[in-house]
Amino acid sequence: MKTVLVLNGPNLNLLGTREPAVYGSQTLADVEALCAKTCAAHGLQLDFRQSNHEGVLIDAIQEAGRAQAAGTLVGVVLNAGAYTHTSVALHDAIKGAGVSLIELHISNVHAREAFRHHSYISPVAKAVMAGFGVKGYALAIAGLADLA
Ligand code: CA2
Repeated sequence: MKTVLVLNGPNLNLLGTREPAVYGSQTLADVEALCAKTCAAHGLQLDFRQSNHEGVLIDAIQEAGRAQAAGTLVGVVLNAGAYTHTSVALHDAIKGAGVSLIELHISNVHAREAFRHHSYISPVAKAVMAGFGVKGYALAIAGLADLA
């Protein structure tokens, strides 16, 4: 059974505790349960992680690249949080790892502040998902499953 890595960046551990108008009221544990259910429905195994640290996210992407090359991983769903808009290091890591990656945002970043309109992830992502709320995680996993 192949794995999908769902990787969450800074502050996403706070999901469901603040800003419900933007991010909804579901917690990160709820998102993990949704991802687990979606993976099971597609015969995939889930690896679900969150980190507030850029280097930890980079290590996870490098690890995912090795796993995909070994044939054990289908790809990555990445919500890089605010690092989306700042991190050349994440861009380089994704490009270097050669991993199939879906960029995900809970909110429609293009309908928000101008500083959220630019992404360092989009040019190295296979697809971009934004604005579907946390349901976007399930849609992104279904998209990756199609590649499996
Ligand atoms: O819409 C998304 O998923 C974002 O990636 C979320 C990031 C934001 O910086 C991006 O521009 C768009 C923020 C994640 C922080 O989430 C919080 C949730 C609840 C309370 C505080 C922060």
